[in-house]
Amino acid sequence: MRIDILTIFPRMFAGVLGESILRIAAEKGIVEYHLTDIRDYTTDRHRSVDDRPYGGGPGMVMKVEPVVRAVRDVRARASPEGRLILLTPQGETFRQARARELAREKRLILIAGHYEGFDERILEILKPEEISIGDYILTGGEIPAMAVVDAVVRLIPGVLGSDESAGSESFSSGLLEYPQYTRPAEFEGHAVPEVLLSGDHEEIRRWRLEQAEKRTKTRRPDLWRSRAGGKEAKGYDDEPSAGA
Ligand code: 9D3
Repeated sequence: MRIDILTIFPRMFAGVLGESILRIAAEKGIVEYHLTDIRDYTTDRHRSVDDRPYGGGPGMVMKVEPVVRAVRDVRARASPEGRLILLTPQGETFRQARARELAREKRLILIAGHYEGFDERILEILKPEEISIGDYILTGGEIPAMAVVDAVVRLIPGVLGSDESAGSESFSSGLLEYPQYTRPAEFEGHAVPEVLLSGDHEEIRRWRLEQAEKRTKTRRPDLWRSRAGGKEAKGYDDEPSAGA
């Protein structure tokens, strides 16, 4: 997969893409990261990427020309076009299902902004998919772009080892993870649950499932309700009747 990232802060990405699994995926040749500085596509003397909003109001707006020129140029550098994604607080919330879908693509082009917003003509002309990573306010789309890259790249076949691989995890089963322990068996009076030391693998499997279900019901009633088989039961912690 080729991933193009368009940003006015390309250096913000070096640390994240240059370590751990994202780096190894690139070293294995499974993914290529291409950073493009949107400022390189300005034509004015001051290399302006933003300007004041027509009609007044606070903040600055990302200019249309540099963004559209940058997208056209990276599109011309490689094919296929792939999917064009704009990181914006107005976008659809990013979830694991979207990550799985994007992991099947040959190419992604991500645009990260760093102002109050994008000139609406960027959306009219490029018609990108709009993605948000959740309901909290960040200073820009760079960290959301990194989150999307991280979530997607780890799902590409060959990126994770079979041990850590993607099928058996929390959001696949629809459950949160069970509690985990490693040595020592006791620390400051806190012991590892006896069952995990028993060697009874069937008993361990049952205990873990029970723990995962308990946690999901109390901490993520939204997940519990939407998971397969979770629908027939009723009465969870985030519902009006909870605790009554
Ligand atoms: C005052 C209106 N704000 C919109 C909620 C303006 C605004 C705040 C922060 C516009 C852009 C930003 C910068 N954030 C992003 O670009 C962003 C983001 C985010 O802040 N949270 C979650 N996902 C995303 S994706 C891009």
